Amino acid sequence: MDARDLLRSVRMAGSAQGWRTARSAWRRQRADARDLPRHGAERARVPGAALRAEPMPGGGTVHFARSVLRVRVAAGGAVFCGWDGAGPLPSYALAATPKWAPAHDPADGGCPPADPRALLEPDQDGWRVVSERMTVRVSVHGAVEFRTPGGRLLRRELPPRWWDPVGAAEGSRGTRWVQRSETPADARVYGLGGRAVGPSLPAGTYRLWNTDPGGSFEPGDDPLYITMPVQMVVADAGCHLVFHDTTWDGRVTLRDGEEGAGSGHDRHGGCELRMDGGPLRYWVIAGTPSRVLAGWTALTGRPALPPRWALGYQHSRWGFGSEQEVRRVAAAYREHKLPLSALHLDIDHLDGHRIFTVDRARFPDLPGLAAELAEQGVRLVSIVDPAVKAEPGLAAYDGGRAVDAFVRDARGREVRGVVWPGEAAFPDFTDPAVRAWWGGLYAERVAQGFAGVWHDMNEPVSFAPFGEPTLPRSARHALEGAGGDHRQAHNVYGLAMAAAGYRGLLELRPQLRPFLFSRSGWAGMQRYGGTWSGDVATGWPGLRASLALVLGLGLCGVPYSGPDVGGFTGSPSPELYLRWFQLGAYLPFFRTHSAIDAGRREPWGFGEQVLEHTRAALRERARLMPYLETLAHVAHRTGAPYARPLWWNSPGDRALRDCGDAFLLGDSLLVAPVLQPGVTARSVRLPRGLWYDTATGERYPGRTRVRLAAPPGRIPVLARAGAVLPVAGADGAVELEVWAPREGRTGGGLLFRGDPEGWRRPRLERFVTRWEDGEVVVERDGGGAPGYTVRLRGTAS
Ligand code: NBV
Repeated sequence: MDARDLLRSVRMAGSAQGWRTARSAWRRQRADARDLPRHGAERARVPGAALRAEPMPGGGTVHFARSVLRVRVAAGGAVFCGWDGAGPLPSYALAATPKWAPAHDPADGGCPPADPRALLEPDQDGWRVVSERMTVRVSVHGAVEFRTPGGRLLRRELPPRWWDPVGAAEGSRGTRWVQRSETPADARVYGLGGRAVGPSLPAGTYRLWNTDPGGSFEPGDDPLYITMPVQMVVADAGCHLVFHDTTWDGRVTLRDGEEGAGSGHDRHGGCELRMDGGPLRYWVIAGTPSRVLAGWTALTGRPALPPRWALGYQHSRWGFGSEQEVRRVAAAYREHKLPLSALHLDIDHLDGHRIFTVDRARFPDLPGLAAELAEQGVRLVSIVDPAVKAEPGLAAYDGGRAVDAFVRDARGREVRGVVWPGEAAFPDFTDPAVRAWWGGLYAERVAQGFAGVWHDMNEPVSFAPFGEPTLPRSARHALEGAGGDHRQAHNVYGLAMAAAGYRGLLELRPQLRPFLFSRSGWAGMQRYGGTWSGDVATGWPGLRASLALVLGLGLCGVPYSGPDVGGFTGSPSPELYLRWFQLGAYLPFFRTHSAIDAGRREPWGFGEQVLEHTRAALRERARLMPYLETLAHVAHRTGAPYARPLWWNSPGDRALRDCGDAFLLGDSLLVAPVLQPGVTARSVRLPRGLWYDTATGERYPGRTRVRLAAPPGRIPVLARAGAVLPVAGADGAVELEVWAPREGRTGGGLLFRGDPEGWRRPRLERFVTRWEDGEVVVERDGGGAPGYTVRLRGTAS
């Protein structure tokens, strides 16, 4: 028991819930001691010398003395490598269904066809596969190199090492392994899911085990709710994404390139991946950042398109005590002239915290409330936790028992944990039949008038005064029929729950795009919806962490996310609240939220000045809605995140790679939030091009560091010269805000206008802008008047 455990147990002791959690934690430890395979003798293994190779469509197989490596280039250019006979399937990450199909099921796992042009051929010191995007070289000892078509090294995976349990078959699932790799010295690594530091991940060790940090988190707390073995690597030689497709617990250690420089023998950056088990297989996708994200989301599914209202400002609180309170809050937003798109109901509207129930004393008529709010343009969103109170007579529990939905231990007994409602059972979402049953339960939420769902506690959490606050590692899971235990299922629990919820909503309201966001998840979760920061600690470090999270997740293919604006805990100072709000207004998911024992987060609670400035931020958010909707469509079609690191269009600019305090919103805007107290001006290094301060119209050349005013009323936002930005005019109609291109240059922009909530195909319009006879001209791509009011900015004329 470490100090943190001790503290937790002291806090919980005394209450009935405290005893329950202690009992459940003991049970967990006992079950694991009894049912997990013992750590016996192991034998280390490396591939050994290569013996022979066989070409196959897309690549081929290399046989080593003690393993086999399969290399396969897929259509689209992603390269798959699998050791010990591992193929791409089955996989929870991969999406089989066509790219644009709305519904995916993790059981559908599919794999793109091989690129028949790529074939394994002998090369000096081994073999190579030449493909359009990459050349892959396999050495006679099992090192695998990935190079650009021009021959520059992107990544070198050294021969792996396994530890086979003595007696088990070689390459059995219980085999631990380590894979070291090298990247160019200038490389920076991003991603690994949602991390509280970055977006460029500093050297150190990152764990791959979805975890509720308990209470709240700050930079330095790791791991968090969403971990993914996904790394986006940016270097002078080019960008690539590497995805190790294994769901087990593991650790990624990143080493700086510069560190090895002194030792003389190694100037490379490096990574070491140590996994507790699972297949050793990975994908590498190379190209420009946008091509990499397109390739990654072609492989794992395009991000779900949120309904339009989900791009508006949303408010939440753990602790809305009654229907009257919800009504009062909505009314106050109206009175203060603050546009509000949705209100979220946390666990306190449930009957004794039981999911799929309502506390009728305090929320007697939720459908009525929902209808009333809908008239004001405000949707209701409901929290959904996975744990079901183990209480005979409770519909969700009885129904679950009837279909054998709950996770069992190795002896066949229902695994009990403790969460909000008390002792609880956990649906096994890795079973397709359980997912189907669970999806059906959302009918109750739909009937209560909820327009979307918010999945929480799905790491999954079971409270524990000591040890890990989750299910026993020995708990059994269906794993799509393959069978296995929680060591393998843990990291995909939230992903599979999201699949169930998404499909449930889709079947219940086929005409509407589901709105779902989930605290936990894994590679591929974007198919079902988005996520949020979770319980980010209120404080300036938490504010910075919330930006790192959004950017990192975007590079892992999950573009729709945002923080608890104002932070989850305590009470932000008016200044911190305001700066958080101003940042949130430019992030895809914009929601104020806080804990039950924390201060409130409504904009009018921080004084007149703050109220006025939040109103301005909300007005700007509303004005940018056509642009945000366009970005949502772009993300849905291509995987490009709305919020992108500054290097997105210039990955070769090293000076941008470590920037953690500014970002691009789409192609047109650069947002430089204030992340420190007492700041009224800040500097930012601009990417190439020419930029305008949108507030002052001042021009700034790219590739320079500039200082910008950041008075309390706004954070600096710059527009790229040549940007054609769709915005909402005063009457709500779409207008084009055009930022003059640099003299002699051209520019352009997109507008997607679509069905606000349904599936009708959106209309895409493209605009171009250029100088002609000393004037800026804006046209539709291909010619003709743009068809929208044009507001020209950035010229004197
Ligand atoms: O449901 C209560 C909270 C929720 O408000 C928060 O957003 C989640 O991240 N939930 C966690 C459970 C309690 C955490 C202490």
